Amino acid sequence: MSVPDGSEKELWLFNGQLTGPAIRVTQGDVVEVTLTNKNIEDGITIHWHGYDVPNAEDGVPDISQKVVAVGESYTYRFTADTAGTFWYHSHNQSSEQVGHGLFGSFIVEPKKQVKEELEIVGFVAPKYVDSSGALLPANGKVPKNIKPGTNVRIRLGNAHNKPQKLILNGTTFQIAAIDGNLIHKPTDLKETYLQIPAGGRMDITFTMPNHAVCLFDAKDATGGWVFQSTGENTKASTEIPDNVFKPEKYGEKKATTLDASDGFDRLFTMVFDSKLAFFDGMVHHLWTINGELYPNTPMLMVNEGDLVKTTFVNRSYSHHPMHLHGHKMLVLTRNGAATTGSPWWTDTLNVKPGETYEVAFKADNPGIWMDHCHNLDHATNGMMMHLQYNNVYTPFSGHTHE
Ligand SMILES: [Cu+2]
Repeated sequence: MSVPDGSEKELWLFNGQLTGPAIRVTQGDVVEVTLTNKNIEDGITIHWHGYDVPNAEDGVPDISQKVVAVGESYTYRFTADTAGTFWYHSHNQSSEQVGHGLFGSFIVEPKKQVKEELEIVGFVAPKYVDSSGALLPANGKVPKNIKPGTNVRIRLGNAHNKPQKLILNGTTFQIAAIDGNLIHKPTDLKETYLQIPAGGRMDITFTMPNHAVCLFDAKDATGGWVFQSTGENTKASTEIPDNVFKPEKYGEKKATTLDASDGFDRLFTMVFDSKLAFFDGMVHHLWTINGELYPNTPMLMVNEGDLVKTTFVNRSYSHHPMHLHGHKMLVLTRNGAATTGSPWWTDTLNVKPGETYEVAFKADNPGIWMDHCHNLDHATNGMMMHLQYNNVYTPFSGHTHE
């Protein structure tokens, strides 16, 4: 199949599509998806990234199910009670399988649409599909022309292993949501680039002006997507602005459902380092959590109802986009400073080299959940761990794949 850079590559796909079939439902719907494995030799699963499904639907091999082998089928079923921008991807040998194209968009529309919008959904391509920052449309098409005055929403995800620098030029814009979570009172941004973590999503909204607007990845010399307003071909600047979007200072403060006034029930610290070591018969850079590789990484044990605070400390020289399954994390501090903007809820938090974050979450979804780096190469080499509720066991025990 041909990929954005024009070359032919072997891709691994859901229903033969890149990206996989767009799954779009309305809040309150029951989602039922049957996965059939035709020819993915090592087996496959579906993980609903960012969606707090019941543990049995989480799609993690040997924790919540067995892998779906060639010729087998498995049905996922859950209620879509939260609106937002999510995605789904295989969670077996993720680095290979997501990297070759086994992913797609999962959009839950709110019950009441607040205003009419033209919606565009896209992903930064995963590593084996295209490593040059190409944007893949997730619902078939990207409009070339948009009428001035149109409200536009771009739901953008990052299927790559590294954080992506994305630029929207030609208009002021807002970030309406991060990882599917609404920003409270977002304000206008311009000449600001976005850094979307591997696995993360942002909803960008703007009103179409009467000239061209373009969205592109800083690595993509072709300039990504260009939207024309009046039928004439005009150019939007492909300059890369200096300012980075800072979620910790964006939007307005608001009370959250997470009340820490009585303190936390559990405190965990996760320190990331790197070391050179043998893994799979070769010397690799290995990324450790508290000095260990999976399965010796710490297990976060909680009781249902616990309020948990986790501190991430990155002493290594790589980015680590930390992804917690089944729960949303509220960012409390970044590098020691409290967040001052809208509550910043995330499921995939990019921790840069040298950075420290404190996040909090409520243990309100019993199960055994992965907590891992979404640079899937790092996860493959052991940068993963589990959040486990006391008295919860898995019937699928065995070696856990990422
Ligand atoms: Cu990592």
